[in-house]
Amino acid sequence: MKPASGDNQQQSYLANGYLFPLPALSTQEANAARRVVEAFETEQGSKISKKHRHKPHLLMPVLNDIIRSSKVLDAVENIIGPNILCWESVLFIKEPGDQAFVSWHQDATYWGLEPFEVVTAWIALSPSNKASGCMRVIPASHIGELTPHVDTFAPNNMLSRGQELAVSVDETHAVDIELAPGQMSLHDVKIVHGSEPNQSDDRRMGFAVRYIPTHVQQVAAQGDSAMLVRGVDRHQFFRSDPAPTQDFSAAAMAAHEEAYLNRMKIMMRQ
Ligand SMILES: O=C(O)CCC(=O)C(=O)O
Repeated sequence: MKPASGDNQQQSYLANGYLFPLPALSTQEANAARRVVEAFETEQGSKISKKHRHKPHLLMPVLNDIIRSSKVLDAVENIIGPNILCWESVLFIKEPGDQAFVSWHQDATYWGLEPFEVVTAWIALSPSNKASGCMRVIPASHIGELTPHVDTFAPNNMLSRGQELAVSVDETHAVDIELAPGQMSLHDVKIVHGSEPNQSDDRRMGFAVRYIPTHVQQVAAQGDSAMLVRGVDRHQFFRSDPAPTQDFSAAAMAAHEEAYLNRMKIMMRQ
């Protein structure tokens, strides 16, 4: 698909609830970020844990640089305006041949953020295509009320509660968000999306970064945190997440632990 430009991008995003492919990083930058994650895995002798996949920009300076990079933020600013917080990031990694999948869902369901002005930049750190289980979206499904969800806690579901839409999805109109390393998509917090298992012979690594304008609030709990990445924050609704200076330093691990536990309380609330 050909990328739209300027105002067209905004219009296309508002009408469809997603936009892709957009340039975010060079291939070298994407590979460099992947190498940092994989060097950590080699050092610890196991895959990066579920905990460290959440908010990894608090642990690795290379990811902290990506969430602030101008190409990403220019595209995000075009959608949500100039005062921008990074509320969350997640490494969505599917190993070749494993059964991990993401059920059809809408992000807004459990995040506690209001108003629903949240945009995710999903940045490919490895090829993300039909074979590797790229993200899929249902165009324009962000318009209207949220659809009820059920929690399945299915073991291969990559979502924290295995949440999925309580109604069946007509997949005939689903769009495959195919991206090369360094490209990104943007998606709205209410769009219906999901993804299938990875049947390729490489890992599928996506770095999903959730951005909000500074006037968005956490209404489900006290003490949520985020990081100002552009503009000014006159509202101060969120505690400030500290940027890491070294990969997995003790200080970064401690700050990450606190932010992670706090966030899980919100995500797993009844
Ligand atoms: O990485 C995937 O396949 C799904 C990502 C996702 O659900 C999200 O970024 O909200």
